Amino acid sequence: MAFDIEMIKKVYAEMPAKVEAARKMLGRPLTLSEKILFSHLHTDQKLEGFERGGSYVDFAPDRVAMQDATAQMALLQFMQAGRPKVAVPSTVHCDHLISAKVEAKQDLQVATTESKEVYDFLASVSNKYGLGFWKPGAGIIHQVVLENYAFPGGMMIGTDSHTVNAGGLGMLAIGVGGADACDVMAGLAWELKWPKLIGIKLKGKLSGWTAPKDVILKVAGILTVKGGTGAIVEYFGEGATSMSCTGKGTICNMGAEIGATTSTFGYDASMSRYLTSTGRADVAALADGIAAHLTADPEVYADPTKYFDEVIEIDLNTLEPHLNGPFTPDLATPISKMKEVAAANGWPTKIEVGLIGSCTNSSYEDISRAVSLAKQVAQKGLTTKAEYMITPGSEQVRYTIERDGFLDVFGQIGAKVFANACGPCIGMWERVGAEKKEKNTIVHSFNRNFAKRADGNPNTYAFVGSPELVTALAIAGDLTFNPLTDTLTNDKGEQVKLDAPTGDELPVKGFAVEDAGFQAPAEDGSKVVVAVDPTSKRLQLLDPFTAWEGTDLKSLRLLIKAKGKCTTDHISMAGPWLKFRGHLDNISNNLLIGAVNFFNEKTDNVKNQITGNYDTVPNTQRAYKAAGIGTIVVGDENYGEGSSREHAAMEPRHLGVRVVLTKSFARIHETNLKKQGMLALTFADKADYEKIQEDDSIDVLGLTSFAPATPLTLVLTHKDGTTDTIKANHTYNQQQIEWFKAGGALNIIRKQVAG
Ligand code: MIC
Ligand code: SF4
Repeated sequence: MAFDIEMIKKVYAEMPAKVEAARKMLGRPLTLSEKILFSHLHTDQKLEGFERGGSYVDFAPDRVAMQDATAQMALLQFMQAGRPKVAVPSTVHCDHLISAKVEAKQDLQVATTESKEVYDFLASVSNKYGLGFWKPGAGIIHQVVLENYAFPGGMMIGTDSHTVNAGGLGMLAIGVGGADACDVMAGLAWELKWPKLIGIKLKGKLSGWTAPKDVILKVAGILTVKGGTGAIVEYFGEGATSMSCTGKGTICNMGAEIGATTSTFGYDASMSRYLTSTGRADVAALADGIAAHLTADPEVYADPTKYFDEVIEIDLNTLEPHLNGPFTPDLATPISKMKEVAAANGWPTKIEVGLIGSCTNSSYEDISRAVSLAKQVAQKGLTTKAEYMITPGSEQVRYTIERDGFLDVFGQIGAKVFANACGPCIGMWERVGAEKKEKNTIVHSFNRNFAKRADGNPNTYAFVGSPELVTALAIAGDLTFNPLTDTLTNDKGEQVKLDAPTGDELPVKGFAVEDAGFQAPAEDGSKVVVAVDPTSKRLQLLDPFTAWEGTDLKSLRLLIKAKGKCTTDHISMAGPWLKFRGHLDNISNNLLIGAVNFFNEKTDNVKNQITGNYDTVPNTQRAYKAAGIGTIVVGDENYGEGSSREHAAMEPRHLGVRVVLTKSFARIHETNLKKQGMLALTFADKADYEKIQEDDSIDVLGLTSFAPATPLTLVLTHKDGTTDTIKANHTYNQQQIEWFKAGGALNIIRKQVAG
């Protein structure tokens, strides 16, 4: 039986009437996204025709999921809210803190020793407050959620940007910062700007070398890393219904890479098969009962341009396998063009390592298709040229693929199997030699490929592809190998071609697992004690941030003007820093160390205006803090792209940065800044970015009459005494302005729950 089945029954019992009310109010057919949004309005939220991209709306999500690296902060905040139990079903997943070094068992053992304090903390908080706890080794959050908790038509939030993966099972699953999760677990409404809607029609069917991953790699190429901002992407068409449920999950997962709020697919037979195969025939039966409400009204898909803000059509019959990269997930190159493109750009084409797995691509189908290629190595007398590594997404998948002999086949091509965890996807790859910073190329089936992300080496060129293509390229050892047309030389000197991959959508013998790694919480958690050692280096209880002083902000110093891409990996790096995710002061020592200083093009090297000397960003900011001087960070487009990690907002807040002023923000990061009581502003005229100088002192005016839709004024005083006055826009609504005034949303929740 599925977890939380009573909750699912209730959602389904109420959905038809809610959908009907919304349809009546709007007087038109509804998209699937609208059906789910309208059926999850918070009870205090009035039903009305919300403005897409305009109205802030209160929702009541059905569940919350958190992974260990973000759960620590989310739960530290939740503990301050003063509630005995979480208000909605919630889970914690231990997946981000496990290094990939030797192989699964040994690496897991090292992690459970090294991070014992953190795991014990998460386990005891879960036990006390009624959260389901998934132990280290159980799997990666999004795979475990898909296998156990996701359900068609549901709405969930998760403290990880790839929470959107659950769209593969027809949910609206949205990535948020820990403070948002804390609100929902405390029983409060969750606010989101009513999204715009992008419809993607998938014509034709996938075949041969082309995989679901290629759909999203193509979409990323079209929409770029910010093209989905503020929108839900809804996929439909013959190509959608003919694809596996886990394939849909892959597509939704990487929707995070185009900045989309989330992505989803209508309920269909592939979802029913997946639910049944993962032990949830009961959910499938319930979904069948209201199937018409779990997809768009037929008129919508018949004439999509009438209902979506933008419609894109992709023909799967002609879609080619793609590789996206390096350094950004939206630089899409069809494999047939890679020879020219790599040569033109001087990308190193010898592949050192191929990696498959991660939360994006570790389904049974993915692995079985990759295995069909690995088998051909022996059959055709080939040798695998690159190293090959696998990170299974869950213990259930790992156990099943071992039982079915797949791991043996991978073993024959020299594969290393790492723990069921994020590992190399998030810089937890202890790659031998990475410290030499040599220029080299890797291919992987993960979702992100920002500089330094996998192994910490800024000169690793990482390309993202389907597990099938990654496997073929690892065998060939060459980035320009096109398996559709090219041949390889075997041990007899013959030219051989790889046959196109084949596989099973779901295990014929069913899934199996001995210990899935789940711990249910105590019935009565009131006696459970959560201990945090005050001398701990890993965990630190939070002190409330101070409230706004009630005046304009005067004489802020410029901490850094970041140039170009500044993702959350640049603002708060992962990898070696993940261990400090529960300790705000310690992790603040990575503040913006990856951002490029506009004035000297260096990373982690900025001018301290007090001394005139250059120092690291954290040192400089701590010096301003000690001197009681507020600062401002200036950024470029799509600032804060990538992760949901609210550390990227809490660190500057903790160290005394007051304002982040950019050309544009990524959604989750902008909300995180607001939640923590920071000012997140954008240039009214993007060209004003050029006016910011290294020695500027900046005043922010208009705060005493801070109001929605009213720009603020910034006065830049340059070193030579001249000034520039510029306008800055913001998207704060009244409630968010209250967060700013209170010094952070948590200061308000604490009062609400206590009162
Ligand atoms: C990521 O893929 O970048 C992460 C690590 O999963 C993050 C979460 C984090 O930083 O803890 C994400 O995507 O939100
Ligand atoms: Fe983990 Fe990578 Fe997935 Fe993030 S994207 S949850 S780091 S596997």
